[in-house]
Amino acid sequence: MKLETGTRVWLRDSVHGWIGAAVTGTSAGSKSDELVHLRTSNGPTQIAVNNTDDHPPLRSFTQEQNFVDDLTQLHLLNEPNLLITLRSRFERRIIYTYSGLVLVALNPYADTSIYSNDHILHYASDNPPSQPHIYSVARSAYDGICNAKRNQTIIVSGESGAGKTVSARHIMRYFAVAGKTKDKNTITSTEERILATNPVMEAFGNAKTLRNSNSSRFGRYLQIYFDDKSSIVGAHIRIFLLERSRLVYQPHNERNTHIFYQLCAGLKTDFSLKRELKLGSADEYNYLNQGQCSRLPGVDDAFNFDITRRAMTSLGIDNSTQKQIFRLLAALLHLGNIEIKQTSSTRQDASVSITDSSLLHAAELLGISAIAFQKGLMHKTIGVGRIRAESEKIVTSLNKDQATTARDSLGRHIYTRLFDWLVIKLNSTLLSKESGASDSARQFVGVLDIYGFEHFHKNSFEQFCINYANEKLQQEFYNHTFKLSQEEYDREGLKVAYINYPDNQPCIEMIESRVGLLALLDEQCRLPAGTDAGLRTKMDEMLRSPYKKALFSGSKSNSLGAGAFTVAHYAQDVTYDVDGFLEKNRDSVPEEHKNLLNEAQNSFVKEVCTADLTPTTPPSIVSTPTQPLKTPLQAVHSPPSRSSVDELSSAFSKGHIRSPSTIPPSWPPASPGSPSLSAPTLRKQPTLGGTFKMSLNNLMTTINDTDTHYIRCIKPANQENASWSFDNQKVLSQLRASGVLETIRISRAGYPSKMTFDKFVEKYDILISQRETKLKSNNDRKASFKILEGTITNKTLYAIGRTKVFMRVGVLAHLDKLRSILLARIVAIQASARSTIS
Ligand code: AD9
Ligand code: MG
Repeated sequence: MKLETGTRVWLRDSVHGWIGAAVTGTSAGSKSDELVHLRTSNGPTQIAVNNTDDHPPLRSFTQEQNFVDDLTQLHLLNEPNLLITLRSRFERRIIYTYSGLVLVALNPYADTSIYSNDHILHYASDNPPSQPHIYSVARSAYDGICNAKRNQTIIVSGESGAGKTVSARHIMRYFAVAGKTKDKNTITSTEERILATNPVMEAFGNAKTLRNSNSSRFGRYLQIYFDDKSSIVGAHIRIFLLERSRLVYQPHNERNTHIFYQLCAGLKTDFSLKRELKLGSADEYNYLNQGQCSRLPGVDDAFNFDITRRAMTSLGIDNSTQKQIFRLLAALLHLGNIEIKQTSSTRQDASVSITDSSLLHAAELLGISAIAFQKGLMHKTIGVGRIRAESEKIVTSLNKDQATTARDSLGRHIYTRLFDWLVIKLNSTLLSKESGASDSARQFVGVLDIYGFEHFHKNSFEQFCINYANEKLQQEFYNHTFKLSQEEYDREGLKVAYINYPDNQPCIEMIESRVGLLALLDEQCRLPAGTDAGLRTKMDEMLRSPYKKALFSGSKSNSLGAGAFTVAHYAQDVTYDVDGFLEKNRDSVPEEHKNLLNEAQNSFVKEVCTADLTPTTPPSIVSTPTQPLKTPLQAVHSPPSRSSVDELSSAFSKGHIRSPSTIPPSWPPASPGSPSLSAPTLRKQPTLGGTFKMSLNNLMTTINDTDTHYIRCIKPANQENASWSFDNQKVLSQLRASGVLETIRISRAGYPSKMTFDKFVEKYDILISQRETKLKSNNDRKASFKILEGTITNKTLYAIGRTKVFMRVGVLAHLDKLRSILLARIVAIQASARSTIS
């Protein structure tokens, strides 16, 4: 880079990311540094520059108008130019920009007029606009269904509040409007039902958090199914790990899931139901008022309740079932208000009054005995020895804290089961077997909207799971964009310099391998005397040495109770507070509470709390392998099926299996050098972490058999809800963390466009002469070569592989331009010939 006096450059800046500067001179610095003197809008400054610096503080400046639709087309490809391009577009109210394979979406936090039905129809037309848009991604996924007959996945990612859920909604609307049977003008009921899942799922699974007033507290993979005419026939929702703790605890300025506030506000006008549920206002409930924001400015909970109810109705949940759901929700609110006291100043035992109105309301709404409920809240039954015969059970009293914990775990259990039940119910309507929809499904487009990477002041088990999920998705992205293209170059015999790409496999292994974090956690959960502190010690023993400090480090700071540990994630280092990991991973409910629910007189409660809620499986549709299938992500180990674990557990509890030693080793199985599993362990229940790992690996298997499209949502504003605001540093950190900058680097270094010889010749044979067309019929490879040789003078811009033509950025656009000029000429000649004849 030339640093002559007067040269304009970008200078790294701690506030703005990069600022413009002009070189005013240079002088020798210390060692091999050169001291560059600069003038900026803040005044004169100087900076030491070293040629060996991987992240130089000065970058070349360009005067080019940075309004390209695709960042990979920039002539001068450096971080400040990318940033300024996005910023210039954003200031012109353009929120979408391609970055090679990825669509970058900047959240404007403002209404825009780019999502009308007309926009959808335009993007779905035979002559779609070329400007980047979320609809162009949806369109290309739909084309993949129609033409290649392959399943598709659109992966929407980004940090909390970046716009993933809104993007997913736009994609769903695109399919509802454009994917409908061509001869119908209105959205059909199938499509309406798919759209109606949004308000229902968001009411039960979204909440106001500090970062987003409608934050998704669960992950969702929605599969939209198409028949052989490429019309929508149904859908299926797969959900991932609902944040359970929110039901009983919300930090300051955060809320529980919307449905509770909707219910309290919505019943104001339905007096009889309100009386039946014995509900007051949201402020009165411990489970709703901890964040001290039960009412939100600009949010009409009563109005939203109406929307949720209508959506439920259109999804086949009739009024009487809705009422049962509301009774269960009200029971949870009363449950949270049950007053648990300490018996006396000298006795620690918990005490619950039998006249406590909350206890009585909760018991009545659940259909259980208030006396049994009261007892169950204050006591715990423990089995002695390994065989749980009645005579070997001991009843102990709980103290106030233990009883409160047990009460809350019951609440979490009921709400999670209600959520799971709801998803099963929706799925049965979305793709019903009776209507034949599930038989006619041929392909699907999956839309993945999963919680974004989280890094708070205090991070717990929930953040750990969320960030683990994001690691898996990032790996899928790396595999798709870097590894696979590198492997393809090798297969095709191309000599492309190996491009270093960031690989997060070591971090994933540290979490999910046989001796990884999740295995250690499971092991600790199964030890009768397992503790969070014990887990922390075990982590030090097992994770420090193999993974060194690069990925794992720990601190036993007293301020963090049982201790903390730090994981170097792909996006950034996150320190987790280990307190509560075991309890959350166990996710267990006291036996006496389960028994109470099993015996509930209320049939709906019984159904929700005891039915088999194993997620239904969607039709298994495998993509037409027109392209080589992607290398499946290496599953470190394949887990036993959930049902086999359940069968064993059930057999054990029925006494068919006499000793835990007959149950196979826990998942994952111990390997030489793995954590010792020889200590007496408790019955191996599926844990939350283990189940989550399984569901993520299943999701990755599904995604790997689909063609993938990426939308990277970016939250450009520094403040919550600030419209059209763009903070350079904020955008840069998200671009870096999401791997967008690396994708651009690799697209430029490699060949982003490729085509098989036959397809290439079929499309561009018009560009070569008759003589060569003859050649074409004999050998597509040679004909492809001739076409490129005759049209592109710079030979480094393309490469001929074994089965495909590979082209650098811009080549395809150039060929298309030549082709359309030629076609226009042919049309003109034919027209003039026709007019001559006539
Ligand atoms: V979280 O990880 O679930 O907490 P998301 O899903 O990434 O988060 P969400 O889609 O909920 O964020 O968007 C947050 C808010 O940004 C929305 O409520 C809108 O007010 C705003 N938003 C997002 N995308 C757009 C858009 N394309 N146009 C206008 C938008 N506003
Ligand atoms: Mg969301």
